[in-house]
Amino acid sequence: SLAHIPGYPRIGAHRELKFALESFWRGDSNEQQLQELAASLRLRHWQSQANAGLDLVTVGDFAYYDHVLQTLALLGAIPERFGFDPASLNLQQYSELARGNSQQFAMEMTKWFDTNYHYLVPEWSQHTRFDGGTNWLFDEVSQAQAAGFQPKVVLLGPLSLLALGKVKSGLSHALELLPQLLSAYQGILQRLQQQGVSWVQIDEPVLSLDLDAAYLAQFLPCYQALSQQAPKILLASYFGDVSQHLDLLQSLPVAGVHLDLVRGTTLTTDVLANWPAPQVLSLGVVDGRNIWRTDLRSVLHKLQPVHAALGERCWISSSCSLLHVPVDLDSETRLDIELKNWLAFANQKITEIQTLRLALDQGEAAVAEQLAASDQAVQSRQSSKRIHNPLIQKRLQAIAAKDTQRHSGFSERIRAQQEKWQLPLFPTTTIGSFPQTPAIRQTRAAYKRAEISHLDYLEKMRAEISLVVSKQEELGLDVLVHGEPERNDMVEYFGEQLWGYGFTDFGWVQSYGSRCVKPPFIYGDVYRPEAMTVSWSAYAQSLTDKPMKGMLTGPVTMLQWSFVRDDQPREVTARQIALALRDEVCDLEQAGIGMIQIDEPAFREGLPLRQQDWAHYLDWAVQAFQLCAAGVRDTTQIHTHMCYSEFNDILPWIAAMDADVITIETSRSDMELLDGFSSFSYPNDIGPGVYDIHSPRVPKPEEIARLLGKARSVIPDARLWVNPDCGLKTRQWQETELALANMVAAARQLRLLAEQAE
Ligand code: THG
Ligand code: ZN
Repeated sequence: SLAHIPGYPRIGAHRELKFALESFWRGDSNEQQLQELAASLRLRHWQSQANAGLDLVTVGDFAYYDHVLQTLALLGAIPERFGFDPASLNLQQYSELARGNSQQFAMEMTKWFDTNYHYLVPEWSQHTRFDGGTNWLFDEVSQAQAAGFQPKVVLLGPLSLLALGKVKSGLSHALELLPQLLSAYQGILQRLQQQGVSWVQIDEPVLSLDLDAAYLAQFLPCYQALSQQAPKILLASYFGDVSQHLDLLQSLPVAGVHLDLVRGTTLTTDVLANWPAPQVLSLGVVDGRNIWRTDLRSVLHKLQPVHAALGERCWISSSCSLLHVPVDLDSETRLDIELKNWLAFANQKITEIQTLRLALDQGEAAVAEQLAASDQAVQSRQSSKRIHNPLIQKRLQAIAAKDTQRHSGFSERIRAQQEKWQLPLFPTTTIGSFPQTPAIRQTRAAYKRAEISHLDYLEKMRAEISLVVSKQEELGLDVLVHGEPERNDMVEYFGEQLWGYGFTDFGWVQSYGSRCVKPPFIYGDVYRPEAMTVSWSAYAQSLTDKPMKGMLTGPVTMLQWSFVRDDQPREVTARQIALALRDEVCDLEQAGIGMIQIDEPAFREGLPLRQQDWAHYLDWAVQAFQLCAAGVRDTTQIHTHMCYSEFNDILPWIAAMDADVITIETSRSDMELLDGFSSFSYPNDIGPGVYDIHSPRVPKPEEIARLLGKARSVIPDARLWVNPDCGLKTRQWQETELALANMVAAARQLRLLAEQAE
């Protein structure tokens, strides 16, 4: 058999690409320096694959910002509104597509399937052309060949590309572009063939979505067209179960098919072993979405009959691109040795793939040592005392229906809350974070390195909180926040304080462009040993008579943005996190914090890819939230916040969470969210974001007033809050203060208008 991977992480083991990009954007380095760094990273990544023993190295998985934008650059299909010549696109212009410039807003960014990676959304119109763009891909192939590697080129497939874009104008369906697009792909494939490329992996991840029939009908003609005069095509699907498309896949005139066998759970040995010749079958058995070491022995036993039946047609691979896992576990010198032994990052996963291949080709004896080490790790993880905590098991079992229900319904609660707080009409608030200045980051870093004492640290952070509180009072905001100077990433921050969570030093995963996250991993039953946020919130509340919101990250987001256990269902882990957060909510209430926000920005992205699985997810996700929130008195106001997604299709479930107030991102889409409110009237209080915090631009009071006017047409005045779209941590103070002043002014104006109307 043959060993390969669908893709390798591009950011660099030490985030070299991030730093090179940001230096280029600052003007501290030029295009050539960025290209050289990129070339050296690619070389290193191919070297890792070849050194491990993989037969083909993957070329085309590199991207300066994003692989969808990279595909558009290759095709020449960049949004016309920027006015760039696609054939001579340079890295400055490429960056402007991704980040915007003084004339044009950036291309829209959205989540890549159900991952925490964001891609740039293609803009389709009647003017879209695929007449060719950069030569970067062809240069990368030459680079790999010159260095002596045997490249397998990866391309995002034409049907996925079309489906992932948005039709902007002049087309009734993105598929109207398919004929043009196909000839462009044909041209690219021919060129690759001329370069001597023997295999091209074409990714069609949309096969794991509920794909509209018009797309499905195009697969056969499309791949018939592409497989002529082309290198051998490996059609790759990943992220889901594609068993419903087996007939289609097997009928395509492609040389091979790649399947995700980690998530494609109904693809049985029987189906695989009977895969019709002459197609190659690439078996994605090593999990590309998680960091657990593979149980090689058990995978091997599943592979053996397939290998026996298919022989050379049986390829071994990871389930999907390794983009979604960190690069190298060997960098983790401080990680607990027992935990480390349970993990595998990209480099370790490549070695696992090679081990499996050798075991199949040469017999288990050839890799006896590796298999024994894997057995030992499996054994250690199964029997470790650090995983199961009887206390938590007992508590989980005792959860009853009353634990997920507030004492009274919303109408009664809101009356009690209003009586207590006496908030004005259209209350103003913010989402939680305030600008994370370099000074704040430096203080946190110095404290982490033990360069300043605990008391010094407390004093500095309290000074920041006090500053944020006084600024909010000056601005005239109604519900205050403490600003979160003590927090790095929200998930990292809470994970660090919970048992059952593990951390890395260098476990970076690209989130978008140069931005990365360092997801913690959940290995054991989650338990909160002591209060996590109470002293910060209580201090902040002591500084003001206005209500101070306590700030927590919700259970679904804590789960979604972490690497999760694969030895129990996600919903069980979510319930454990929820119990820990419930204790925190109750402790905050005890400490006199009367408003508590439980953020769920990842609630929507946690939705399964297929609609048939939605109900089950929404059921446990809503319950997990309620479990956090329902332990408080009626007068305690529970807030939540959501962003990064479109929510229209899950409004009833958001309502079922029964938060007293939700603040929700809407301004980037010009309050498109509110369209959903005409068919579903949201029952509780809601603050649709009135300005976009992703841009330094300060919104004028009239713009805010216009959006509020839109909101008032579907939300009753008594239910409407006024707030930005999201947290302010990435903004500068100057623009933040101006924007919030305008927001408060708009709210006050509206109060006057509403009073006059009475
Ligand atoms: N946390 C986690 N996942 C997320 C977000 C988050 N996914 C969606 C969204 N928010 C992604 N947005 C960002 C925004 C900024 C950064 C990362 C993801 C960022 N990262 C720093 C960087 O790359 O330099 C590193 C982190 C840090 O220094 O604290 O700026 O909020 N889990
Ligand atoms: Zn947000």
